[in-house]
Amino acid sequence: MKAIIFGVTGQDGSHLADLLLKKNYTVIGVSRRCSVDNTGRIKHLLNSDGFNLVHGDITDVFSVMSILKDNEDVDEIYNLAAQSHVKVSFSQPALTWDITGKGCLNILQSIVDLDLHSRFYQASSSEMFGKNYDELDGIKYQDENTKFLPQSPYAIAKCAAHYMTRLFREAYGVHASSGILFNHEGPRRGETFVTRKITHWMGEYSKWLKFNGIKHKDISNKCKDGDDIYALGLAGSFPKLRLGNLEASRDWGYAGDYVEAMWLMLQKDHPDDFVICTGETHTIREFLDLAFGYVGISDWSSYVVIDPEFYRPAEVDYLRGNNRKAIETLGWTPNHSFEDLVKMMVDSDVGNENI
Ligand code: NDP
Ligand code: GDR
Repeated sequence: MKAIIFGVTGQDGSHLADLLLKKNYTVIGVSRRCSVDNTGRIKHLLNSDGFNLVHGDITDVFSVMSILKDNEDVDEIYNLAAQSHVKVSFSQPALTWDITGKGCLNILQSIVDLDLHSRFYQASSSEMFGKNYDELDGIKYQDENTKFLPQSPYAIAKCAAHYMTRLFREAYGVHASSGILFNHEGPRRGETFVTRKITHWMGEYSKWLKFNGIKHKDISNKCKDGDDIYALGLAGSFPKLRLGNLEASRDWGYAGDYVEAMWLMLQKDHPDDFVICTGETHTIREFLDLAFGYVGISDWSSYVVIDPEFYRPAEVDYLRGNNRKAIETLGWTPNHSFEDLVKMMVDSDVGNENI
């Protein structure tokens, strides 16, 4: 079997490449040209049998067409490429549209024009639900029937790509499925997304303490109200963790589990749309409680500064998926709990000892 992954250098692309290579696929990973190395997450694959990296950009239809033409025997095409940061999409809406929205059309149209018989996966997002939810027995949730009410240029671009995927399935018979994935994280998560931003900060703080030969408990009671953490008389200062809205609620799962669901969707005879999630929701505050608690800090409030810079012009307050269809149709369930996820990320950034 042969697969093409657009967005192979991202969090999900790297996990998906690992999974497909384990299944003995030949994997063509598409990465865009960058002035610096962007292959950090796939370094371990670069010399692997069966893995080939090619350059391409999904905003350039000629580039997409040429990659597909060179690989007309491809069985599965995964579109994971996106400008995927919601806050950034407010300051770069047109770029987000070109990559996250139109990029998907470029792939779908190329599949049709080249008359390929490959199966296609589109990375849709719970952000498409935005402010909307359904309610049953007092529980608010989103599933495949919940109406979209997008709250950002990113979410609107994802809706366009989602509808385009459905149209190509119905109009041209393309085997095209969309996974409506809720937030998924892990040690490979980009450092500007809130979960990794938190655990990465903890890792840097821990390194700073070690480098200066001091213990957190020796400075915790000297922490001032200002912007930096002070180790008075010991080692200068360390910047506090600056965050935005801590009250938003997200359904957070582990990325390694979610790429399995992508693959399962393309193994079905009939293409369809599936919500992929854990069914639980937690606030950023709860993430902070668990992450700091895990390294022995019960009150994180002295280390976090609320900075309006990280608020968004429009927020998505509550996401909690219902994964019944994925369980029943794909036989997929998440293998990691919220607690497992936080522990895994803290272990990776900090190590499994108190700081
Ligand atoms: P990342 O931001 O980690 O990865 C995005 C990938 O897209 C990177 O490989 C990036 O390349 C690539 N890319 C960006 N622009 C282009 C372009 N013009 N041409 C080709 N490639 C490009 O995202 P994730 O791995 O977290 O997410 C994967 C997909 O799933 C995305 O589409 C995202 O929107 C979607 N999604 C993610 C969720 C999550 O919680 N992680 C939830 C729901 C949906 P480079 O490395 O050079 O930047
Ligand atoms: P999200 O993830 O917007 O849900 O999109 P992100 O981690 O960026 O934000 C989650 C929530 O945390 C709040 N928040 C902060 N967010 C960031 N990035 N930085 C901060 O300092 C901060 N402080 C508070 C946000 O306001 C938000 O409510 C992710 C991306 O992976 C999308 O590509 C994907 O489609 C969705 O998940 C599902």
